[in-house]
Amino acid sequence: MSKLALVITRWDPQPWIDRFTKVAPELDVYKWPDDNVAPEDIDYALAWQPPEGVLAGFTNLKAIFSLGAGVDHILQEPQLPDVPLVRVVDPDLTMRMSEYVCLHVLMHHRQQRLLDGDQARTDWTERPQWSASAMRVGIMGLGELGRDAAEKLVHLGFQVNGWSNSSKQITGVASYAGDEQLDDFLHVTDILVCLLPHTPDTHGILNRELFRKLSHDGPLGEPVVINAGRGKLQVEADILASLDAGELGAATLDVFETEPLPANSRLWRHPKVTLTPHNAADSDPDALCKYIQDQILRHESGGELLNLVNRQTGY
Ligand code: NDP
Ligand code: OXD
Repeated sequence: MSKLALVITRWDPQPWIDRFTKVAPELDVYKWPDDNVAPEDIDYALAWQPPEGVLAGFTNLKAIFSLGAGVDHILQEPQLPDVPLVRVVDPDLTMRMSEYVCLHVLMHHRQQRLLDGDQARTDWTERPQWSASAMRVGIMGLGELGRDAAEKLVHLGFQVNGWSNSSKQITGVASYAGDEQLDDFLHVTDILVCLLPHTPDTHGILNRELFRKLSHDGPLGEPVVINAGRGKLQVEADILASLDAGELGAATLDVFETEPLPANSRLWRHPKVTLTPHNAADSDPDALCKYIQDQILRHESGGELLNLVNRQTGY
């Protein structure tokens, strides 16, 4: 029987244990650390923000599964075992992220925060209303999550552009690729959605210089940024400076340079900022245990592991 170690910090591991017990009785799952099993007997590690050094202790590991789509929390491990690293690609997670992106794009497009202010003051301010087709949404990262969000925004009627490393063909989406096309992409972006992974190449990419290159003549006047990728993609001091200088009209942030966001961050109380607690797309054990079980059973019978991370690119 394959032995799995759940190495989880900042989430409750119990729902994962409960779910595996129910759907995968053929797998032996341990909540790490567990005195009933030796580290060298562990076959597969299932990790979310593993403490430093734990993965290195599993000397006979066959693979590591990230319990999320992102893998930066694992690749930062200095002594990462040289085994395949698998990430989550699953319709449930993808749908959750697309819900989040559509929710926040629509919130800015329909100026809901201003309406909330009117309601608090018990008085309506007359404001123009634009069609979605007047709004240009630019998505940074057209991978599993970015592509699906782009398609759903096209369906809602928005003009959608996307930026990624390599060029894409997605119906209704203009594709920009590579550093050489980044400025062209930014110039035609009214609402910027970031769904990039955090890698050495993308670290701090959401900075003041980039915000200044966004379109400043869209329906909202000043551009809006939505980041649900990773906190270390953004320079929070620059977001605040750009909001205060009127270079950004608003921001929605799900992820932060330090998580949880420190209580003294000015982002908490900024009137133009909407915050969520890194819950744009939660990893739900009910949805994801089956994905991991299928992968392990296939691998144990000689098949391939899917959705492997490229250690060179970092995603
Ligand atoms: P993918 O690996 O499928 O897609 C990544 C995309 O980013 C690809 O289109 C890739 O380009 C592009 N990209 C990577 N590096 C660069 C670069 N230097 N320049 C331009 N484009 C680049 O990832 P997912 O879509 O599955 O997930 C994206 C990220 O979302 C995750 O890494 C994670 O950080 C975050 N996430 C956040 C969650 C939350 O709750 N807030 C939940 C789940 C994920 P190309 O296609 O050409 O390779
Ligand atoms: C993920 C996340 O990477 O939840 O899936 O952030």
